[in-house]
Amino acid sequence: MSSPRTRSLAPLPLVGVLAVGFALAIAAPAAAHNFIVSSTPADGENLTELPEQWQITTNETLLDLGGQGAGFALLVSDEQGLFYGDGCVTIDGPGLSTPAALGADGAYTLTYQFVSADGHTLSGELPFTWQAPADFEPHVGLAEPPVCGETASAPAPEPTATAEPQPDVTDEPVVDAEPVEPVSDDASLIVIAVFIAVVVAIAGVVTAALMRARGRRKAEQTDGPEGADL
Ligand SMILES: [Cu+2]
Repeated sequence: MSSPRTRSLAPLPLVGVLAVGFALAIAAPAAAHNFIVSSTPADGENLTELPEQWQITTNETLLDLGGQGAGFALLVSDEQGLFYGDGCVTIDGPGLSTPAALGADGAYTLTYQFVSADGHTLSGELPFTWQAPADFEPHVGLAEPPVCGETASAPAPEPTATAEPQPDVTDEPVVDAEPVEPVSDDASLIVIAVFIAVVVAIAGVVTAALMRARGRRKAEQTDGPEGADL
């Protein structure tokens, strides 16, 4: 029984080695992707205190080509699809972060996107819930995802407040532009009037010249035949 057993066992380590090798060959490219080691908030966490930053830490240094944060994002949105924060993402080695902001109590989602060390862009979502402390002042949600440098972070009502007068500001130059047009119309009217006056004057001069010439020709004609008759 010992000889068949060894014979049957002999191929098993080989199969095992092949299987492990095959598994590693498949796993190797996948292992090149960065994976999340820790995050704030954690997946499904119930937050009762607003952290300073939303944060995602991966296992490896992220690929921030050109240091511009291209391909990186951390966005927090509520159940109504409103966004919170300033849209600015800081990439530091294996992690990325953004200043934290939230509105009223409820369910939220942290959507992340980062560029792996191997150049692949990965994204995902971390749902969490929010139970604000009593003294918390909720931020007002933004209808559009915040853009770093264009969206103010803390008091969200201000961007909408400044966004409303902006059409008025753009209206004002239009209102200013309109009086300019009548002025230019007046100017063109003057030009037309001057042009007409010049044309009338020229016509008058030409008519006078023609009449004088005709008169001279008449005088010559009357003089001519008379002279011939004589
Ligand atoms: Cu990859």
